[in-house]
Amino acid sequence: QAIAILDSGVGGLTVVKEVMRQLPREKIIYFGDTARAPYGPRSPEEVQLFTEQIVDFLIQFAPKMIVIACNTATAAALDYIQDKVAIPVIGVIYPGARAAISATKTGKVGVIGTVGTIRSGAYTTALKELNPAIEIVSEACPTLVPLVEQGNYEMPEALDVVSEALREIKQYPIDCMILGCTHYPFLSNAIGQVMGPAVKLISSADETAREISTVLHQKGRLARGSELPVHQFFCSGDPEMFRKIALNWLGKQIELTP
Ligand code: DGN
Repeated sequence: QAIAILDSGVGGLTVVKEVMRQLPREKIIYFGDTARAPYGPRSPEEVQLFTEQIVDFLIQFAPKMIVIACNTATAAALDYIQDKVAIPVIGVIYPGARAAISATKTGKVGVIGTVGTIRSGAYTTALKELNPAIEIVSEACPTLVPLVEQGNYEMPEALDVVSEALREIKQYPIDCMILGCTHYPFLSNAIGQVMGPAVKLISSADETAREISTVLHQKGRLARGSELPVHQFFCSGDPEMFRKIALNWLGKQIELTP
């Protein structure tokens, strides 16, 4: 049985890469809703509906768990989907929040994400629940996801876009910053360059892969086979762009059904 992973587009591939690295025996079924990305500017109701549609599609493959590898969709729909399906469903917000709490020394944490994620206040809620004394500065960065979806994250211009997007948050004395959108690890070099070495970047993708491992371990559902799994990818938009980004990011060809 596979782990089903979904995102509004290619962002969830950052979680896929970590799952492949940390849990190489696990089979992955991925859905990227590239035709309807970005989700960031959409209403929570619409994001919830899209997430539900994707879950209905993925559930046909009888996965052993579902990972909402999109912060915007996690903020809008995690509770709803958890109530709806009988298998474990995890999002990307709590894993990132937990990692930030253990990483910060000063108690001042930055969060960047889409408009939907930041507006939902989901990171503030999660961080405050874990440690009420934490100070949080957050900033929506709507220009970053299109840069990644269009495959332009390695262009020299990407640094200018990132630098402009982080102009405000850079003014604050934070010691770690959550990349609260699964697309942002594609830009972590540029983000690191702009924020400087004193700010530790927390990728919700890495933390989520760890959380997947914990959940499967607890349920006794970690894959045991000795054969390497064949992963399956689906996207709703341009398959060529998806294939190109997946090859570049994962370093291998994928089996993609448009
Ligand atoms: N990758 C998604 C996230 O983590 O929020 C959002 C991308 C988008 O559709 N704006």
